[in-house]
Amino acid sequence: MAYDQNNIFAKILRGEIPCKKVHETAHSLAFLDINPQAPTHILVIPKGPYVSYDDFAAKASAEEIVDFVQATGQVARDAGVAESGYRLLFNHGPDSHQEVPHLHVHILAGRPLGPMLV
Ligand code: DGP
Repeated sequence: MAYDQNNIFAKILRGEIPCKKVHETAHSLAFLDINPQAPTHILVIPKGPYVSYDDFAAKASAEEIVDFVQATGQVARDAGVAESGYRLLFNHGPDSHQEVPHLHVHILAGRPLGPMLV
């Protein structure tokens, strides 16, 4: 799947639409989800044009991947949920109901989340 430069997160990265930014690094950006499913619901995205988890895993540089993983951990610590716990969720592709075709991880926390639902 080709990267769509007009997806909503590409527009956020270009500053064309606003977001509530919580963290930014050389290769990653974290902001609040517009439709939170938990008291803490933050999205972390790479700045590079990666459609999905598979695209990122296959094509991103080690520097980008390390940056993304470290940024995600930092965001959770900064949000104060590292001790109480959080869920990281990637939706990849149509069966997962991935809506935005730019890789993002959901950080969900702030209440007991219960078992994973599939
Ligand atoms: P997914 O289904 O994994 O592709 O999740 C996409 C998430 O993106 C969903 O939880 C809602 C969020 N989202 C969609 N549009 C916007 C937006 O314009 N701004 C922000 N902050 N979040 C958005």
